[in-house]
Amino acid sequence: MAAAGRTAGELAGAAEREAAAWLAPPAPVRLADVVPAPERVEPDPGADYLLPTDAVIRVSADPDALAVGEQLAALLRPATGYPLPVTDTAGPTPTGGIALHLTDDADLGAEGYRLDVSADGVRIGARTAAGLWHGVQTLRQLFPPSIESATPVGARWALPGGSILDRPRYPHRGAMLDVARHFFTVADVLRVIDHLARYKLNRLHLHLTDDQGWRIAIDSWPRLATVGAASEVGGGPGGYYTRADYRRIVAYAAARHVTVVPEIDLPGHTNAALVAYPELAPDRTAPPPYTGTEVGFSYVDPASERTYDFVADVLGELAALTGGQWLHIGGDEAFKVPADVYARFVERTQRIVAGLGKTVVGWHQIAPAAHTDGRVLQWWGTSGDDPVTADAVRRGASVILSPGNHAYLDMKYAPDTPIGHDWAGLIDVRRAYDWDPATHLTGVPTDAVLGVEAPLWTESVTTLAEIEFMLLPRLPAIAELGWSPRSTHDWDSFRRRLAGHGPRWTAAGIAFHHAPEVPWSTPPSLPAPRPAPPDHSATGSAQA
Ligand code: TNX
Repeated sequence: MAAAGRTAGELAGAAEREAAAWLAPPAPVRLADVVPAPERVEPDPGADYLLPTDAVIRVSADPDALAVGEQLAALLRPATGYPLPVTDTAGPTPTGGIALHLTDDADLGAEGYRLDVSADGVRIGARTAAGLWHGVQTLRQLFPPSIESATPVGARWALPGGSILDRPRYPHRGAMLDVARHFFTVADVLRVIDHLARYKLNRLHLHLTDDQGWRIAIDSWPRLATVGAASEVGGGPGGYYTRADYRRIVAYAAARHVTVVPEIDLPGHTNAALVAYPELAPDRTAPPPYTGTEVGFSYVDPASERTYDFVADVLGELAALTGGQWLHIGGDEAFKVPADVYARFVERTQRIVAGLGKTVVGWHQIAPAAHTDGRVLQWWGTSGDDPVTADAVRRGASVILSPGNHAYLDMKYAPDTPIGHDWAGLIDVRRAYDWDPATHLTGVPTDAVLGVEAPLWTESVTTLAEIEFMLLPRLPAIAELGWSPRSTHDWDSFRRRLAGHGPRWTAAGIAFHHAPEVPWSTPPSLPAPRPAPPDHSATGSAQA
């Protein structure tokens, strides 16, 4: 039956592969080693697959699915050196290669996939290109770690046999990058998107504006970029994204099934905007550019109509540039704005966002403001109990969980971590992993939780290598909380699976923290970041 429709050549190839599998050692990676842990894994040790030199990637005839096929080929070609042609086909079947197949299996949801590895080939089925993409990330992890090499490696490209059925626990699985305290280039941001995608994260929150710099060109308020961007923490040159730069980030993310959530922090954290446009300042006077790390001193004038013109213009341009559904309006630490004035400001800003057809997200400080359809609060507190947030949820808000004491990737791992803060405590890998988004906040029911997000504030983070050092290995911990069913949650399993990623990151040239609680198989190969200069220490990064 299995032979039906196959040519003699295909049958001979299958027989040859089967014989090779009998003689060969088992695949080095186990099917259950994937991070984040899949929902269901059924290993079949007799069905390991060896990728042949002439493997073909067959994909359903759909442009988005074909794009995933091309991306898979691009991931596998450098290390294997195989040509891996991509072809479209009406009904992809694994005949000695890899098949990506769009199915109508409702069980798989919007992002789920099914992956089958047999001696005959690999098949990934999903309802959407996003599901195929996540399946491809799993497949990538099933190859030996040297698959991450940028140049050909003479390895046996063996995959462990069996089946995986996988779907995300939450729809929002994100990371935030603060490009305001220190500016990072487009290339840096694209590389961060790659890291997110590896671990099936689907949102990149960009903290685009703060006291120390404004990072996005706005045509109707040009001085935001030409003046407001020319500073950063520590006195560096700063920088900003042109509209074309920003579009490139959004498109690169979209091609990896990641949605950009841009943040304009309002009404506080606005010193850079006030330097550019003193008319927005309560005293109409330009403050000096700010290069320190204190918070809570600046705000745009909530009593001035000009402020609402500014908010509407900026959010309007950003909405037009951003494909995604969300606009983040910040809302944190506006300490100098009285509570009632602050609430009216947030309500008016929420209406502006709704008028643009977008869904508003804000830090949980916006909770006291009136509800508006779909609004999302991002929790960054360090207790598990906040009646004001719980009340906003009762009035209809949903919550993204970024608890400062578990998910803040700018916290130090340990007292001797050379960069980072400690105001929310030290966050080692276990602390990043060991909490449950569903029960974390009292009075916030499971169905109000949209997901998790790991913020990286960059007061003390100045280079891509430092970003990677703070992200890895904690980002996969947060990713597993967002993706994997709670039933898979197990620290010992996680740290063992995570250890297998060290050689992958090393092969890919990625700097990571050699966390002592993870049983890495290889010693650190990349130097830890240099200590932060003293002027980075004001919000808690004092050197131990
Ligand atoms: C608090 S978290 C802030 C940021 C700082 C961060 C440093 C939040 C919404 N506000 O302005 O960068 O602490 O950890």
